[in-house]
Amino acid sequence: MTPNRIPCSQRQTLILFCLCLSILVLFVNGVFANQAYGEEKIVRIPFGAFNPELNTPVEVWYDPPAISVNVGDTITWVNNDREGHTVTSGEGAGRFGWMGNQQFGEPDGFFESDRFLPGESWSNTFDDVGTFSYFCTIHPWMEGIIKVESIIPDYPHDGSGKKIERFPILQITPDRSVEVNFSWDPKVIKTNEKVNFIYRFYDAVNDLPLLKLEYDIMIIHNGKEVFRDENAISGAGGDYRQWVFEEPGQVIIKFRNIESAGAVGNMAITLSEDPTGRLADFTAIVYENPEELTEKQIPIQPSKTFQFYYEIAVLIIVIPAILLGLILLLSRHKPKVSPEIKKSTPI
Ligand SMILES: [Cu+2]
Repeated sequence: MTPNRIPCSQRQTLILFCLCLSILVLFVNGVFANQAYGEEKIVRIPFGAFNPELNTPVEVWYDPPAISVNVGDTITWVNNDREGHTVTSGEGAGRFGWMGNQQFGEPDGFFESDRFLPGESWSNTFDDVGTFSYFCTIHPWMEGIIKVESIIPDYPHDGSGKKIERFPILQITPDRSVEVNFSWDPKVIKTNEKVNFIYRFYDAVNDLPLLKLEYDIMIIHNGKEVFRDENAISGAGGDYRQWVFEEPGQVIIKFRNIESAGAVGNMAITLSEDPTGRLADFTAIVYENPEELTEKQIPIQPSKTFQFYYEIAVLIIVIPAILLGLILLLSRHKPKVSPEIKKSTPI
């Protein structure tokens, strides 16, 4: 009877602990979501942005200071300050550039809002991929940055953007002797994410896998050769190569000088003497990995928002959760103690 009581109270404590933990996770996630730049389309100019002093109450001049959007997206800047501001592409002077040398920054002509007053807003649509820094020409310490990206498709396509309807892609070498089957995984290639290039070679006449292969393989990224394996040897009709691209851009995978001792079940097959005609090229595109964007943010104004939120989270959730857990644990133990107290208490 009694042995059941203890695990029961422990279970309740555990449930409570898990509940508190999930609240904490949700809260921290909420903080991250607020800090995520990929989906935000509104930039606010907070009250106090006009003030370049170190003791300014604003955490950022433009909120968020760094924003990431897709090509075709529109950003609207809302002026919540008490003075007029501009959103001007180019390099600002920075707080110290302004305070020390009275510099005003340099516009680069990509976009210019002109002055818009408190309560007003200004919008701009971004049609070109790129990273744009901007500032306020009236208050040149106010700086922000915009990253405009192409939309990542969810299907495989070649280097020209043409959708690949079926994997693997089949290609017959110009001498019509070898069929190269080529695919990659994952289907959409992103930066700093491992991709497997998978390929198999078949006798184009009999459609049989080629054996004892020898070939050259090259990976060309943005016009530069990043990988080369000459006289690569594969035994079982094909092979795969893993690669991680650090930059977005176009990729060409080249096969050259494909040679084979024969095909499965047809050892007598002979390829022509000259292997130069046995080549195949495949193209793909590497996309900037959106999951890395937050790491690449450039803090414009010393923003301690996240640390601040985190500390608050610790204060208002973790500590009470621990206290509550302790209280519950103690209250669960009380009934066990009370019979003894009853015994010893004189009437
Ligand atoms: Cu301003």
